[in-house]
Amino acid sequence: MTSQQRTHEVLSDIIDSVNAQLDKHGVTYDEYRAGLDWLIRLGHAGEWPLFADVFFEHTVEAVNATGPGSTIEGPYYVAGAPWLERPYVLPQRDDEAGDVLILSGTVLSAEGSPVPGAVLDLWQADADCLYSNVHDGPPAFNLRGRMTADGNGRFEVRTIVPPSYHLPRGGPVEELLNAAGWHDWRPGHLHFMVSAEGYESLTTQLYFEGDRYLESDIASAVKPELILSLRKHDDPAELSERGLSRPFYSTSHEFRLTPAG
Ligand code: MBD
Ligand code: FE
Repeated sequence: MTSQQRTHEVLSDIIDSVNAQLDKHGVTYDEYRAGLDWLIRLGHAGEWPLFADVFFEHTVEAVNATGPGSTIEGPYYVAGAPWLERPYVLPQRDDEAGDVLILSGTVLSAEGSPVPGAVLDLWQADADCLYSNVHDGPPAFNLRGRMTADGNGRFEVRTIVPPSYHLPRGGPVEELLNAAGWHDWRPGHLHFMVSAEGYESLTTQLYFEGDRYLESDIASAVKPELILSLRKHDDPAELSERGLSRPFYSTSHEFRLTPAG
């Protein structure tokens, strides 16, 4: 199939689907014009990536997933995050809000053998739901970093537990959600891009048990294998061993990479 045929087929179906819904719901001229006006404002506000990733990326991701354990990238990945040095601590402010999280894990191949030297690119929002290098507030590359797994495919990184996350407020996407009576929440999450020579790179997110939005993620991006349980550590000896002055949480995860093909 040529790319023109492909474009013709996909675009015809999308246009037909939209027309069928306009017909089915008897959409008025006022509604049509309000919708167009909203689309124009969506573009002016730069929120097309947010809108598309919240409502449609999950389908593209499902169509293209090569195995379990992946989910959507979302709108806020930024290339070029700082390379971290061991022991890995995600860049953060001295008074970064949130509970301390120690995440450990392994990068494995599909057959379960470790992938030494795999690269993990990790990014997350701060406790105010702001992403550095995207939203005003956090310093450059706050809560973003790259690290490598060791010779056994293992890694450990210290960061903060991400609380439940709401989408950016005050723009056209929020306006749409309000107009429809929908909430603007996602469960708290850590974003990852995991890569290694000879493997497909894996884009995914990790979530935490007990978050109230696991079942109602506005971006439809939660999968059961990505929900981790947190263990609380408050033994004073363990805290001082870690140089921490408050309780922390720990969890671990195995990332599985599929061979490049
Ligand atoms: C996010 O932080 C996000 O991860 C997704 C998928 C959509 C909007 C904001
Ligand atoms: Fe996110």
